[in-house]
Amino acid sequence: MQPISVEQFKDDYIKKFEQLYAYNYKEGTQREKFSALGFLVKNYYMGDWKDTVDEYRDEKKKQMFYFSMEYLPGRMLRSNLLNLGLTEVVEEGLQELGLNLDNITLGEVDPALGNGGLGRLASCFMDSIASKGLPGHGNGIRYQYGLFKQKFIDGHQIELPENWLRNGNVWEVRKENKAVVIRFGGEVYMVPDDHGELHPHYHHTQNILAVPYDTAQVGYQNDTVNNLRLWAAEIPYGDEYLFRTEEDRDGVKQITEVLYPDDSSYEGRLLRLKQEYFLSSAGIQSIVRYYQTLNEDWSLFADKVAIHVNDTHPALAVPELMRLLLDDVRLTWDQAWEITKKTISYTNHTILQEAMEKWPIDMVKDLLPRIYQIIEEINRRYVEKKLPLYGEDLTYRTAIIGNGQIRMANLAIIGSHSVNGVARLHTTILINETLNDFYLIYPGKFNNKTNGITQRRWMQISNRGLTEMLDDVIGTSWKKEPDELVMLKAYKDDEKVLQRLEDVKIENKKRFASYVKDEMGIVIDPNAIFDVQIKRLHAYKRQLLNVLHILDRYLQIKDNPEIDMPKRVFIFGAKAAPSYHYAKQIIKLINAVAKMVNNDEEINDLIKVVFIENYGVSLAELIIPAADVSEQISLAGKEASGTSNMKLMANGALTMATMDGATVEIFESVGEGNIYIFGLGNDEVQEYYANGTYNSHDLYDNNPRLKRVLNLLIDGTIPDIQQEGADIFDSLVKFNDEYFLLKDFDSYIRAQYKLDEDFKDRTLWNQMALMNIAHAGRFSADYTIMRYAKEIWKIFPRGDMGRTFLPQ
Ligand code: 26V
Repeated sequence: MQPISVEQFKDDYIKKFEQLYAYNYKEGTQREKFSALGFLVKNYYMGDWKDTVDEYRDEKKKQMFYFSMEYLPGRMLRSNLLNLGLTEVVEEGLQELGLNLDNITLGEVDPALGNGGLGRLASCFMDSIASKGLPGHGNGIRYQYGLFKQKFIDGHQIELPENWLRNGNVWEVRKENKAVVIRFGGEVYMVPDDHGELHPHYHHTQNILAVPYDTAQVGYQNDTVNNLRLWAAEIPYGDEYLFRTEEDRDGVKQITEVLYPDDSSYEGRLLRLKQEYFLSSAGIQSIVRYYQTLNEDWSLFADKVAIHVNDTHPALAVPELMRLLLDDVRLTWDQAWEITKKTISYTNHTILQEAMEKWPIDMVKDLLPRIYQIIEEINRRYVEKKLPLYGEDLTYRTAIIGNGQIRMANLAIIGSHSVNGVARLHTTILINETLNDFYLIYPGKFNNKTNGITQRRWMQISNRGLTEMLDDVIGTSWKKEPDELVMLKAYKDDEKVLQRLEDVKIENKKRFASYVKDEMGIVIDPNAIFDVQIKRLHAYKRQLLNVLHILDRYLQIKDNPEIDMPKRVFIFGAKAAPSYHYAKQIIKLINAVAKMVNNDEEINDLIKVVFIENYGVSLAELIIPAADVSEQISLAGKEASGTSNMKLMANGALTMATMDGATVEIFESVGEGNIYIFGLGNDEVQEYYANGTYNSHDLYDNNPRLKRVLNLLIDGTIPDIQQEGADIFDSLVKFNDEYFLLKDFDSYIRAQYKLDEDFKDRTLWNQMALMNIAHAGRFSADYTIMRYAKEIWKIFPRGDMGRTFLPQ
């Protein structure tokens, strides 16, 4: 876009506000002031949006479509301003109008259209794709209600509906002309035409309209604006008479009404399957329709289109693309299958067996009869081809249909040309264990793409103090090339730089402390160690191990109130799936421990526990810059990657970690002197599984320090957790501690005390923080996305017809 002056902006803003509300902007509410600014910013990028999309079409560039059931974009105002290069002009202009950008920012809702890491990764990727000038777009669902709002009542998690669209959404554009029809249910018959070719005839189907709402994805100061397309379900125009009852109408609305709030286990609900097909079909139909307008030969489809499925949730993209190529385009099976495999790629995000999606055959058959026929045929051909090569066992284990179920991972792997994990260790585990059967058959499909984060949101926007410091010390090149953060290493012994780093951190801690005081009435000391664990609540992530450490400290202080230990604030942010009873019990426990510790005078503020309600992207932006310690303590081999680990290191927090997920790669980058590693490794965990010798009761009996801590759960010390304490105690002691917390307890405590000592040495600590920031560039999503572009999608940046790299 053309640069604009402060004067121009002020004029534009006043005009925009009055056009919208017909009164002076000074009378507006925070939300109205935001809306006016949002609409204005949107005006500024509309031209670039059209130009970008037109260019892709005119140059017939290959484009990638990212299919994801979840996105967690966070508030978009500041990110759009940053990427348009407008932050300073707008800040200054608003100030001259007597307004403040930070206040106005709070008028925007944070769309919670995802559960956790998978959804946030999709949004980091959208930002990086646009920022690298790559032709790539998102496809998702416009849920009416986002992830539930979390409240604590008596320490228990309560879920409230999140009606994020109540006051409209300035960024979206409803594209009625791009709506498509999705068919559910009914029967399908294959009827021969005059030439004997079979055509599907549908009867009694329920037809639903999918209407897209597009949101611009603005690239970082490069005039590129891509598209995030979210689909909403509606009754087709003119079909109202077919949906006579309230129930009929509700059935339609329901499809895009709520996000499933569960990332811990597969939920076998019909509605979820409907959502998955709704997204897959709407997205694929719109891509195929677009391709038709290009007048290209169908054999070139995979040279013009890449489709990526983010976990198996949109894996019905495989049979849906087959359906359109067979039934509408009328290609042969072999032609359609070659195109489908060449077009689609798939990322796996979890090792947990319980999160592997499987659908009962009858459910798919009834809801999607034509899709079921196609899956059956894919499966039949697969078995026919592989049986003579691999024998019965391997073939049937990898088949798509088995045990009365459709296995979505199998469908995604067989129907795509690329399968990737999200960190090196994760990919290794997929290859050697979880998906080893497939690796034997398709070794060439497997590859690793370690996750990344966008430093624009997680440094430039959320940590402006650090950004200014970096600009002053190493210059601004890191903003376009995050690897250049390594230049900071040269200042490791520069006392001024180290002091400034500490000052920035303290400022951020004060800002967070004032939020905690205002919202929770808890006073925390900015000089204490801020120890942060922010992520979904799940047993494998072991928030409970963190609690055991807190309880151990509590006992140490009680035994010796004069103990010399630096103050620590334990900060948690976590939502539990509403149906995940054990995770909710842990939430209650943390809140009870917080109450006990924070109100015990003898503890003398040496430790405090703060559990932030309703954790999400916006709160992450407040917490992460204030963190000293990043807790990444999952049982080795369970966390696919983790991404909060990357955000926290980039903000100068030190990592306390097991060798799991991408933390292994963080360890390699920063070196062992700049990270705290403890606990079992994946190989040791596997060995325990293999020989079955783990015995948590023995650990409890033979470790008096641990025993004392565990007994706190059941001896009435912690108020109001009778049931929770007993159940959690039993899970650890009686039911053999599924995630080996007791085994890792000692080494965790040791590492924590080492950390205490290091924290007291301010120079040492600041040096370690500096080294973490210096090595964070490697984990930029910009690099991750370029690897996807080059190695999987074969797409090229704008203005680059192959100069940057050539496809293999
Ligand atoms: C599963 C299900 C099951 C059905 C109901 C809805 C639902 C929603 C999500 C999921 C899978 C979630 C998987 C996930 O979030 N994995 C996380 O992905 C991050 C990005 O790759 C990664 O950093 C985390 O380690 C991994 O846990």
